[in-house]
Amino acid sequence: MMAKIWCASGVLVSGLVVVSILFGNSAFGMTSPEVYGGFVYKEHEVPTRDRILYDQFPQNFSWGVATAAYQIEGAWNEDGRGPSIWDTFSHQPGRVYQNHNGDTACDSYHKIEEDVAMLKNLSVNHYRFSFSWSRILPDGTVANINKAGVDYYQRLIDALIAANIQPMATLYHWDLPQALQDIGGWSNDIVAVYFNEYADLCFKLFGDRVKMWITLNEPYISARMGTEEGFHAPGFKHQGSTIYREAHNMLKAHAKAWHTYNDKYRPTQNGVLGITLVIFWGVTASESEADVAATDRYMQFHAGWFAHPIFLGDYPEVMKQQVLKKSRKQGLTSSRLPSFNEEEVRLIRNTADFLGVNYYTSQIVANAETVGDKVGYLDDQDVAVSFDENWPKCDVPWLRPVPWGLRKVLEWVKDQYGNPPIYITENGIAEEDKGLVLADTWRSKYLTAHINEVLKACVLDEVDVRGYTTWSLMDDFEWDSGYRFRFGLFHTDFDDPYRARVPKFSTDTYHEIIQSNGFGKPFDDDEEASGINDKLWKIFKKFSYLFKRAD
Ligand code: GBH
Repeated sequence: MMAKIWCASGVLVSGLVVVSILFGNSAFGMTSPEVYGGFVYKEHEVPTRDRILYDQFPQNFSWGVATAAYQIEGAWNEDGRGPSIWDTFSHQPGRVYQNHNGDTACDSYHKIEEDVAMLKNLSVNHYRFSFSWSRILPDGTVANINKAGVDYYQRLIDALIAANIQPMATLYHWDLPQALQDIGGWSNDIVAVYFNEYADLCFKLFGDRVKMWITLNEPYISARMGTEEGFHAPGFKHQGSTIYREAHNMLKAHAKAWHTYNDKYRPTQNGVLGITLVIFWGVTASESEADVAATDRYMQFHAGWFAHPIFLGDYPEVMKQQVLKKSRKQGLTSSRLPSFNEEEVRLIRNTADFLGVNYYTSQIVANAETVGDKVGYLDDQDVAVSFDENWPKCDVPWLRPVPWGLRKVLEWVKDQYGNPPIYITENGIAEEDKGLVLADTWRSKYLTAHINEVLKACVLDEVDVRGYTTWSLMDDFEWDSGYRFRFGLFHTDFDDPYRARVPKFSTDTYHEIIQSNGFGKPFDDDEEASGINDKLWKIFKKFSYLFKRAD
């Protein structure tokens, strides 16, 4: 079935590619947003900064794609899976765009073969997926282990290994077992203990084959969107306090799991364990002292909040001062930001073998002291954020492609935390659902530009980046946006009960970059005169519309 779809779509895709190449030179300059999904890209805004670097990644650089359990698996109530907060949330009317939910999603629970075939087709080295905690432990605790759930992941992992694809497993990508939310969720510190037991079980069950572990995905988003802003499950709007308590317990959960792995499993399993943080680049609004300081606060409040305790011990000083100052002003006797005792600082420090970085966009940051008595995470920071209107747009309002911001983020991590090993664990772009759109030139451009900035970070800035992972393997359930935005390299047909997947054009772009392990110089006047070799000519033809060279 899949082969047939691929075959048919292969023809379709190549047809569309021809169209893109014919109109290629204007594809990212003046093309109308209707044709190119709203992604208007300005080439080489600053030539010295944005020019493509033709070079290769280190030999063992790892290429991958990512997904997450609730976003693709479906089978929400099959084979003994327990409910998670995302089942509860998405079943409440009005929570998710058009009341979509992940009941079936991409049906990946029934599609191991198809998913692995797609990964092989891309020739990736690793696949980042997540375990559904409540599929393995229906009530969140190791008192009940769901054998069918365990089997699903065993079969997936075996299939990956057979295909020579390294599993990169995330233990928690936002789908807390509902039973644990019923006792307070992440704001109850016992959940850190349950997480550690769940992690321990996963190391035991899968650690002979899984060598790359990620404890938590974007704890910042899960705390902020889940309990401060309420756009994500469990959907609370508790301003200014729960968010910090949850993050505090997530840090403890992460650290406990790292120690469990380090003490009990690393000696025999020899893997690595890290955490994934979303890091946007804060571009200072001006060179004024106030704006520069505000930009540092912005970075510390969303990234340093987790990275500082993990790499350096304790929360960033500026965050401690800022939340204490605000809390006092609000008449509280102590800070809303909890504190770690000495023992906890020691427990949490040095608990990442690598840092996973999710990067999508950047923001302009200015100093803006909040007025009035507003209590909240945003108000604690005294910053105002915006976009530069010159930055390209895509269909997703919060996502303005700023490729060079990724290089800045990587340099920032290197400088702040002493050059730890980094994996880019997510990076991608989406188009709004408009049916079967396969000529996703905006994605080819986005990936090319961002991967090239990673290359600059590796080669020019000597940042220790070990791998790159794009979001996402296929169109999936995009949390509160439901199926509105398509982030996939493969198109998923959500109207088809079979959930057919069809490759978009960008699969080819990504495949080519992986094959070349970087960027071969596409064109050179001398080479043209002497006749360039077939391989280079092929790459040039394929990418010429992406790589207009600045002069
Ligand atoms: C990632 O988060 C997630 O890890 C992944 O699961 C998800 O599919 C991917 O993004 C793509 O969306 O609507 O203005 O309130 C990236 C961080 C968190 C950024 C939610 C956008 C919503 C902004 N994202 N946030 S808004």
